[in-house]
Amino acid sequence: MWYIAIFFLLGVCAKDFTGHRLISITARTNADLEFLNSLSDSGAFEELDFWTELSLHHPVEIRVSPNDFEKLQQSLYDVGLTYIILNHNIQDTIDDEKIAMAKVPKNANGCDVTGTYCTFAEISAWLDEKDADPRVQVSVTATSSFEGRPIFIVKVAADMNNPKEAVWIEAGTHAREWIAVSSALNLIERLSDTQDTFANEMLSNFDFYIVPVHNPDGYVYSHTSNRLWRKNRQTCTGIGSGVGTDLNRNWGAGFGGAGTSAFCSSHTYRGSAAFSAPETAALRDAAFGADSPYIRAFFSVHCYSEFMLVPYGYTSTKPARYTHLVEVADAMMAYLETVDNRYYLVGTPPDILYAASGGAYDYFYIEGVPYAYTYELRPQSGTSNGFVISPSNIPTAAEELFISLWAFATYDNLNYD
Ligand code: 0X9
Ligand code: ZN
Repeated sequence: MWYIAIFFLLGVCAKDFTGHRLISITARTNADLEFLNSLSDSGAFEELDFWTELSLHHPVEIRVSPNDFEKLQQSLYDVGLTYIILNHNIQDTIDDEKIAMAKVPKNANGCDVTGTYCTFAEISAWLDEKDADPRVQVSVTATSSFEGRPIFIVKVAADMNNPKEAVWIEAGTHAREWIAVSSALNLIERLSDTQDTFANEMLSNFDFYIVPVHNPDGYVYSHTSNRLWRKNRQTCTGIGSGVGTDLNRNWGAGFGGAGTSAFCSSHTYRGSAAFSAPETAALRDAAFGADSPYIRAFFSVHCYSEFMLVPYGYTSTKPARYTHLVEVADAMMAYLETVDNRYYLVGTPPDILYAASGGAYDYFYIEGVPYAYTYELRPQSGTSNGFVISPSNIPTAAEELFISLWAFATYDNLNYD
């Protein structure tokens, strides 16, 4: 009975999204786009939560509180923009997700990472057991999260004594993107299976360094207090009040530029300086430390929208190896598509979305990592409930991530430096 009590207690304490709508707007012109961009920091609204990045010709999804809804309707009407309501009550969807999670039985090892979204404590316990596997070595970054939690680095390698080039994978930078965290955990599970021929091929070429929960404080908060929390939980020293830095705006790659905010209340608050967030600095130091192995590739795993983003995100200038980067991403997506017939658009954010500065993958690329990408996993925008996606999607999302990474790791020509 105690777990039912906790379930209800958390439900009572957590932020309530009753009456919050998810609306979808499609910008057809640059003027539409600029108008939507201006809404975020306009101060006219209590809180507009952009669930997807701004994008020309693709639906942009925004969570709107009941208080803001009428005002937003009027603003859109004034500029002639139309919208669709995808969800009239996001709290219902959150409740459904909770029920779906509660139905997944615990297995012998505690939380079943293949079937549900596990809590941070459950993930820590799971990793503790994984560490006993000869292919797996779990360590933590030298410094912890803002609230003092460990940031796990899970090395999966065929031979710990014979280091290979590294592929780094980071997930969970954005707290609410639970399917990204789950996909990274399933990647660890799959790669560590010595009977898996795909995994064996991948590990014969690279060592994998997987950071499944880059933002542990935010992840915990998204489980206990606010399902839709995105940032870390750091005290904010910017304009106005609010908590948290958007870790994917805090890297030293065009820091402070387009697509970032100086306002503490913003979901894209960039922090006071590049690497002002302990989680960002910790991952940089781990990946680029004096005795860290050469990094061939970096993948940042997010959701949602079904995109594979190529550098740069912060500028519309194309990187030198742009054509090759797209060619490799196309090959990866061809395999991803075989899993569930999902077509991921490949391109740079300024081309297919909107520029955003201070992102992790731009930093890795600028630092000389030849291959750097950002996944935006399922669902696609315009159709469903975005971040609040049933745990029944975990196996498919995980397979899509895994098989596309296999396509990368076994790609014929990855020798561009
Ligand atoms: O905004 C982000 O940080 C990522 N999208 S998300 O919806 N998961 O938050 C995209 C990062 C890459 N995009 C850009 N640099 N524009
Ligand atoms: Zn994200």
